[in-house]
Amino acid sequence: MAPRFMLIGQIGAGKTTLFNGLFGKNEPARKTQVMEFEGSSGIDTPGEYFSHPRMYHALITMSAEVERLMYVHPADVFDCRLPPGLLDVYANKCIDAVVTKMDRPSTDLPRVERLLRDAGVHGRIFPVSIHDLLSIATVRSYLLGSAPCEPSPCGKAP
Ligand SMILES: Nc1nc2c(ncn2[C@@H]2O[C@H](COP(=O)(O)OP(=O)(O)OP(=O)(O)O)[C@@H](O)[C@H]2O)c(=O)[nH]1
Ligand SMILES: [Mg+2]
Repeated sequence: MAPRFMLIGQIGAGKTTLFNGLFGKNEPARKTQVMEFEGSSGIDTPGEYFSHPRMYHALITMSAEVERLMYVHPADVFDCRLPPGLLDVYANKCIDAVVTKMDRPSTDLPRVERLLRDAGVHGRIFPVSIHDLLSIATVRSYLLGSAPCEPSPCGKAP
């Protein structure tokens, strides 16, 4: 069975922390070295796969298999390292995003949302903090809920 989602994003964005939270694991995130699979549900990726062009092929190959791509971006980082054009190769898949670290003092959600839209994120955007369990539960029910994984509302902001 194809994994339902894959997390992608820069080094330290909070992918593994989110991934652990989604699956109810209370362990602190360690540096991700390789793609990590959680059964047939999800894939966590190392930030290096996203940041280094020579690693894009691994993301692109794997993304063909998954139902959803979830771009993970910190709420207090105001440059987007989403490589221009990378999303184009995901063809008909829509990209949703999680904005992490909303508990930090210098977050600016509207600014980050504009950044993500400009970078080609057309699906839903979920603001989360690992300290806000409701925010994690919202992402969990979106990604892992019992409803079939319908395509995102591509091309229109929710
Ligand atoms: N304050 C705060 N810190 C967070 C949150 N989520 C993650 N972090 C911290 O951000 C740091 C990086 O988190 P990771 O989950 O390892 O990041 P990653 O995207 O998996 O990084 P790579 O595996 O290197 O690609 C850790 O110190 C986390 O504790 C959050 O919601 N709030
Ligand atoms: Mg990680």
